[in-house]
Amino acid sequence: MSNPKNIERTYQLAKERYAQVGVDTDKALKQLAKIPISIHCWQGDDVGGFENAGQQLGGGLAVTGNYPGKARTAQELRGDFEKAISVIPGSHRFNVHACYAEMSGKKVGRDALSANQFKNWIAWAKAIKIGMDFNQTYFAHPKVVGGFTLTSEDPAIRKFWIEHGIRCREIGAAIGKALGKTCVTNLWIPDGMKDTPADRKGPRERLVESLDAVFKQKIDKKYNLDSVEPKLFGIGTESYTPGSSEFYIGYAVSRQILLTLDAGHYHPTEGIADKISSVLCYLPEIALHVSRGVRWDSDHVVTLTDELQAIAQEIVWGGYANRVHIGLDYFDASINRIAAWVIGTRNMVKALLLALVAPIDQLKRLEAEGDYTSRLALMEDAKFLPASAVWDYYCQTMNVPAGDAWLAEVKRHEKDVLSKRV
Ligand code: RNT
Ligand code: ZN
Repeated sequence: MSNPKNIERTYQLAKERYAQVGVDTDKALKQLAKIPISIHCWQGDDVGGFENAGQQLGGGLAVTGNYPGKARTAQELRGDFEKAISVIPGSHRFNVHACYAEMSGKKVGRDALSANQFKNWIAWAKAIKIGMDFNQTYFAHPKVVGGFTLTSEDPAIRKFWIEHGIRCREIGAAIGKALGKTCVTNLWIPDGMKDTPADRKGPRERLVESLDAVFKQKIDKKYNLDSVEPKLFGIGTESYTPGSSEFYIGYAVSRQILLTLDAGHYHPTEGIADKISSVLCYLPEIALHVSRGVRWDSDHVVTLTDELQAIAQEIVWGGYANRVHIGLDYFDASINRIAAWVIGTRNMVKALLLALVAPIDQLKRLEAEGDYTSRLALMEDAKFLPASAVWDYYCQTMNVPAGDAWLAEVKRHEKDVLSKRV
């Protein structure tokens, strides 16, 4: 582990090096500290939730692995998350799914949920001064009949899920109001077909109708922002999803609500980075589910890939930091779940840092001059500038461990807390 003086000294050298390419690293770090990441609750307990609907996960969501120490209660999940954010630089948000409702003895249906079932979440978020985001839960429930929710042919099933959608927006607004920080409520449905459908039109037309019913009530955008999340295919819905990319782009643009781009929801070689500046021509704001697709799985822990860096570059270089709500979406039960949170989130922050310290002004100037040779040369050279020194310094100034020193803390917590859970 580096000593604090060395980190400071190395940073000063790195700062000089970056200044040579016209980059002010102090300014970059100030900007970085202002970008929150919405960290998903569901990495902490394998998308389990606390509502005891007695259903398997389903909906094409599959969590593999059996690493010991998973959070069994909301209290444990909150404690685990506090451990995670204690080693992540910056101030971030917590993204809660409706199935993380705390029933306190009573059974409340998903069509009847209210902020009451989330009062502990809200009080906790307030106490630790973080914002919260929210999600309708359209899976792991007996009313997901034949894999259908808002697109079901059965009006009673549609009605149930429309009510759920409405309740969740109300909860989102209550969260935003209580915390004084706008809540993004994200809607994703698992609906789709394993094999070639005979009717692609019917489910989509029903989905438009159902969504319009969910979003009918105007809610103050200061408290809640609605977002819809497309997905091309899933496990068990390989051939068709009504909520495809084209469907939801059209829906979000025509209704002026947010669109959630999930990095794992497109053709396996298709990234989301290039979509950001396209959809932002038509939408005031969007949300991201930063994830990592590997073959058929869309939800591996986020690593520092070219794709992740491309996403961060688009957000930062496009000046979109205030219009893009960055969230994470992955789940891995084969490693320490707190470490999974930490690794993915720290990587997202690192990617943003790399974008912030890139010599973008010079790159844009070279491009405008038509000097593509120099643009490529500088872009490649910039990859090797001493960003790790800036990162360590950032961690140090934010009072979290630099380098890999966070791991020892997570391991200690595993020994003291997680290993006692049976
Ligand atoms: C599923 C979607 C969705 C879920 C979460 C749990 O493919 O990505 O966002 O992962 O809602
Ligand atoms: Zn997602």
